[in-house]
Amino acid sequence: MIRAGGAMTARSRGGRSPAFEVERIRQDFPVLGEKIRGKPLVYLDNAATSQKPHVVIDTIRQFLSTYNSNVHRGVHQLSERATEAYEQARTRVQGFINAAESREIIFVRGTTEAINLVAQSYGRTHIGTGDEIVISAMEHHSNIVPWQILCEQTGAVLRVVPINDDGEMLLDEYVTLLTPRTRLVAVAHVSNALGTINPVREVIRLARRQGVPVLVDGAQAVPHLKVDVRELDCDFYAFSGHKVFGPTGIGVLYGRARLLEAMPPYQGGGDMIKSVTFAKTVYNDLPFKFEAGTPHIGGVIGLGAALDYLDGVGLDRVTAYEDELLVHATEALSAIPGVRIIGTAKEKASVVSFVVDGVHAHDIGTVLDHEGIAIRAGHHCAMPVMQRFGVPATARASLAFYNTREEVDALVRGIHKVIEMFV
Ligand code: 7TS
Repeated sequence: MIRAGGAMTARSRGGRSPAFEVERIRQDFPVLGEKIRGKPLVYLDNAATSQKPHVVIDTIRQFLSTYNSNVHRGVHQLSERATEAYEQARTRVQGFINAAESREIIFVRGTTEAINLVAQSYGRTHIGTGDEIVISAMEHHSNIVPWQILCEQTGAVLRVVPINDDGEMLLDEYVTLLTPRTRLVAVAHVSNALGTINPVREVIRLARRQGVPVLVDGAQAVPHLKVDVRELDCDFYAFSGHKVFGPTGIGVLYGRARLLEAMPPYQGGGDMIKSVTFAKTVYNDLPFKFEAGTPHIGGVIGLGAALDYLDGVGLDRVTAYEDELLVHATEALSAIPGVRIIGTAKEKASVVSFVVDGVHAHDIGTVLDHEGIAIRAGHHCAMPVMQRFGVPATARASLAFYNTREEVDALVRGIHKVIEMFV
């Protein structure tokens, strides 16, 4: 994260930062050696999805080629091995986010499914006509639309905490939006469109005072910051495997056991039951109650390998290194005449969204692509953020710990080229 003024680096905060051997780390990611139109790939679209290290690819390959089988149902050895690896990965996730129990870890398709699960299972049973759900103005569509659907179904009302011109949540406004009708708060830990790190600890403390549960959308936090769900004291925490160097199609919903136990299943099918007759079905215990059907077994095992890998690199070092990179990118881009950064919060992680006077974001993306540089251009599935800042779209460079200063410099040269061509 970077702090006020943007110029304070990890080095200036805490003495010397340990050497971060980025060139060695890059060797772990085969795709980083690819060429795009003959130029080295500069991958700055990590908020959309991250790249995968060899160990994740190899772990999935090993599962598929040596012990592929279904989980929780076979008596044969392969199934036992697959089940063991699958459940070990659950324990791995539990440790990674410091959940109290492994049954609090539910495997889902991704952040989107995790939030929909809470909206439909928790929401349909605890939220009714006239009740209020509080979100922030910087949410990804996947933390807006599931609540709108729930509001349509139940007659509940969505309340939105406004943000200031730097893209920071207005906590005073938040406090006034917490009313006796508030039934749930759902906020992003880190904004994908602005990079803002929200004060989720404080958001949770204020909600908890009134007994209101909080869901944290951690899709953009888990790859960059150490997350401890017990320290945060959140009720639900959602993230996606593919943004944290694991496979697509797998994600995690953490939920407090007490809440998950009282929630009805989200989907019905195999594995989520203890017994079925036409007269009555008895649901399985946690976490299986929420994992209907054959899960994404290779995805879960691959996610476990990704978290092991990230632990090996060290999240503290990742955060410190990315801070320096973000400060460099922020300074270098803001020094270009005509470039305006959207999202200048004091606390930020890994995202630089910007506009260039007189150039559409898509043109920026296209020109950069010709230089081998991958960024995202558009509304980033956060259209209300674009409306708040009065822009149709932004160009967004999003960093990971395998990016380098040289890559940021290539981006800056690319933007100069864009300006020469269009302005
Ligand atoms: N929440 C946030 C904050 C996100 O950034 C995203 C995806 C999601 C939820 C949804 O995650 P999914 O894995 O279920 O799709 N964000 C982006 C992005 O910024 N560019 O592409 C996807």
